[in-house]
Amino acid sequence: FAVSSLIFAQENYQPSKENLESREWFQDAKYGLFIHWGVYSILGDGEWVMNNQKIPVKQYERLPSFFNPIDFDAAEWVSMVKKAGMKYITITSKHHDGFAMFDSDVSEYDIVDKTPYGKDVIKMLKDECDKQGIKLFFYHSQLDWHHPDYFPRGGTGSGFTGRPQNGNWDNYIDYMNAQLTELLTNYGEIGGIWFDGMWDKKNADWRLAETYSLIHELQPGAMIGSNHHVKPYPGEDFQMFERDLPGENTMGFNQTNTISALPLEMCETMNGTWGFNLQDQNYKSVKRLIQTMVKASGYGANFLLNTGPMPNGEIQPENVDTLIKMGKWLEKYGETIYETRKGPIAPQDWGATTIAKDGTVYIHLLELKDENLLIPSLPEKINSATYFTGGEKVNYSETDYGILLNIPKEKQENYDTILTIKM
Ligand code: JFZ
Repeated sequence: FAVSSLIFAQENYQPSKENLESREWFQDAKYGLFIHWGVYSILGDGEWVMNNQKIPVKQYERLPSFFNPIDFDAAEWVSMVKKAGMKYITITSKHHDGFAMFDSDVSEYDIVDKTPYGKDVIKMLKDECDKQGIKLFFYHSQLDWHHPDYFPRGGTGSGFTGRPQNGNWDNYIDYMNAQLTELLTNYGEIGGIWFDGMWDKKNADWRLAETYSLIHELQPGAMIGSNHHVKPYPGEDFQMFERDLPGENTMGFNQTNTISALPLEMCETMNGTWGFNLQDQNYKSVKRLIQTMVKASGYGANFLLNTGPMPNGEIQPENVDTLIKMGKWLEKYGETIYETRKGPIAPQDWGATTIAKDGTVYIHLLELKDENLLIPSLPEKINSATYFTGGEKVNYSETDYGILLNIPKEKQENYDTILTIKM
């Protein structure tokens, strides 16, 4: 019943003019900051700590009284985002622990009512985003380990939370829709809603049709995406890939290799968890992250790179360092990423291609084993091929088998050797 009611009501979803404009903006933007920040950050053990350490609701409810991010400076966060070359932020308005990081009137379980800090950080961040020209999206968890009506039982967090055995599921969905209404009316224009957690109860009636039309009615330009790891449902405006390039499934999450015609986004962590982790120093290198971003661009997908700010409100210095380095790279090479679409040659082991609005093709050589490389032919004959850096002519020949490139060692760059192709 859940699925058929959804299809019935959403099948004919026609994105509004504003929504189509948002989709274009989104695809041009290419790069955003994902922020997982909540009362879980205090424990420094990732955002799943309530589930992983089996903390009952009653005990977890003490955490908000310790949340006092006195060093939080929204202006500093947003300036950093700009220096990093990012165009938008997606922040957790509520994660699986159910705690609202915004001022909610339908619950007391929120940052204003329950923490010594007492301020609406989402509002502070939104005001600063507006000032500095950054779009703000909300990650909102459908899964809720705190709400008593998150029922029927089963799924994650069931055995230990101390919640009642029975509940009114519709009551929970009403509550979620009421919070979404707050997020879409009290904070001005929002980039969109990034859902997550439906996978926890595959057979529940999520009343998606209702939730999605509510969002589109309140803000026609707001884009809906969901981390459900299956083909997009009607009513969604972009497709999400968690920690994998579109079509790949190295993490074992993605249950579809369908790449839809919707705008795409790939999200990735800097270390192993999304929320602040005190012990995990396993940071990905700048090289690896830049190359992932380039490959994502080669699929036409945005790159949403995560940081888990500390409980004091500061972004981990290691993360800032990486983000600023990536921003420096983008200052120089951003023309080959921003406002491009997927190029004529799909991403390969050696790299990816992007295409600018004027038809210029960029060949991104990420992995050069030696000086010669054969790549597939382009749809048209090459008019000119030059190095993006320096502008010298590239040595190449167009053969029946593809394009034979000769890239001398001294022309090869650290992360990405980029060729500018006019056809
Ligand atoms: C989800 C969240 O659980 C996680 O905390 C984080 O917010 C991330 C962006 O999204 O991650 C998932 C969701 C589903 C699965 C795995 C990770 N799954 O179904 O295996």
